[in-house]
Amino acid sequence: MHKLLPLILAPLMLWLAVPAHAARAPKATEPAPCLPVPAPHQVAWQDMDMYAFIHFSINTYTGQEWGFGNEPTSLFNPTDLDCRQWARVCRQSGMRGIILTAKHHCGFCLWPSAYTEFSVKNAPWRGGKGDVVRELADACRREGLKFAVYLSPWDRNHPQYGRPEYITYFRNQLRELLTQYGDIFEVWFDGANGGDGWYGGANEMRRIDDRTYYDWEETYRMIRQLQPQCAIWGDNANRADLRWIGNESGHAGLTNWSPMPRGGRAGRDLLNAGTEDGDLWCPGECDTSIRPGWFYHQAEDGRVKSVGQLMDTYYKSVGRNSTLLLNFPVMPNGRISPIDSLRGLQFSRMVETVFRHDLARGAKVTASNVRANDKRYAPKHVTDGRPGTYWATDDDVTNATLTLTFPRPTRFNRFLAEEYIALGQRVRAFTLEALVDGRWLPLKDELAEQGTGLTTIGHRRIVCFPTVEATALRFSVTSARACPLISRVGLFLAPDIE
Ligand code: FUL
Repeated sequence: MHKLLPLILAPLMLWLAVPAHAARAPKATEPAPCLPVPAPHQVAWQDMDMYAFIHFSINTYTGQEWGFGNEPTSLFNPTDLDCRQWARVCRQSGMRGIILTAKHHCGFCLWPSAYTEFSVKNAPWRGGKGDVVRELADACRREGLKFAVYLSPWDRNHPQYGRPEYITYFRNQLRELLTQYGDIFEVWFDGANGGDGWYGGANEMRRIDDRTYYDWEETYRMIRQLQPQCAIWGDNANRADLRWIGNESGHAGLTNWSPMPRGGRAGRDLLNAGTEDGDLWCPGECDTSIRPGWFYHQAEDGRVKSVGQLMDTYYKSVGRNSTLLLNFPVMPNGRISPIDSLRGLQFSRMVETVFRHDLARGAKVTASNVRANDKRYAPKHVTDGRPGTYWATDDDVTNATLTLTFPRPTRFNRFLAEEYIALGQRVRAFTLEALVDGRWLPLKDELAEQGTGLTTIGHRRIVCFPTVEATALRFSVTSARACPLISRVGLFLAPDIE
């Protein structure tokens, strides 16, 4: 027994010998939010990354992009409408949800609205008993997708468009969509507003002041009450949850802040880039179509985007702190074309191929600064695969370097980083260097113009560059609004042909 005594006493003596302040692991305070910060439903929305648009209406039968509002409802007669097929195609294309054009500018409703005769209830399809919104909402749920609606504020059919009565009509329709079809993840209101139209036979030009006419504040209140988790597309003046990115080609700015200024009409440059001084959280959404048009036109069958073009769009949207809203038009028979469906599948396979093996996972990660040396904020969190953990620096450190050292020379051509945006978007600029043959080589974004440095990160930033074979990578935040919080860093080797 006496032989065991020193073994038992040793830890006790050691404990007594170490002063109390050193015995305790350092404990850092949680970083303070860097305002503005997103609401939880905005984070959930941005985490969707990609979701689909479906454009389908009477335009599908007239070959138009914008119906005038006087088209006969008898034209709407898909022979083989299959919302399960749409949902499957979208899921297989990597989409996490679908936004359906429940009503486009022509005013025709894909659901049997109680407030108009210009809808599926007066079409031959399903003997006037059909409801595309219902069929798609159900199909989405069965395929594990979220569902959302596009309701055009501009209505070229409605006799009262341009007058106050129309706003009541518009809200009544919105209420139908938000109360009869389960959870709606987003409402999309188009920016195209006012102009010529049928307007119940008036057949004239109607101009509205879109800053005042719709009284969005009231409409937003109604949406928040009926569907608190729903993300509202719109303009920052009215505290929308997300903003149009300023073009329809699917490209966010190289610099893309989620904050936006309060009030006023944002121009396209501001929509594209956001601003670090903004006091509202209003991230960008990139909408674009897989074909030139939003609606189906057989003549465009040969112009479906290539996998390379879709990957480029992916890097310039999801890879630039935005979401990608990719449109799939429906053909007159009521199905998505096999050309688009195959292309969508090839695209999502390519995304999977590129991002399957994260080469950062095997690296040793060290940092120039760790918040109070607390392991809760250690650099290893950038590769732990958990979105809720992050590497953080001390409050006064906005210039910091993370070094990834590989066990063996490693080839890669894609860098990915994510900020912990729940506490705000912080990083203004960063650099990347690869250790190649003992020399640090700066890496440039090959999708950016010459000389453009690396700027914002936000929800996710992906940088593409020619393949390097390196033994280490240095990621340095060179400017930030507050101490950087980085939740993920990834490295990938994309195949030569994308
Ligand atoms: C545009 C509309 O005018 C197009 O028809 C389409 O719906 C697109 C998504 O938004 O502004």
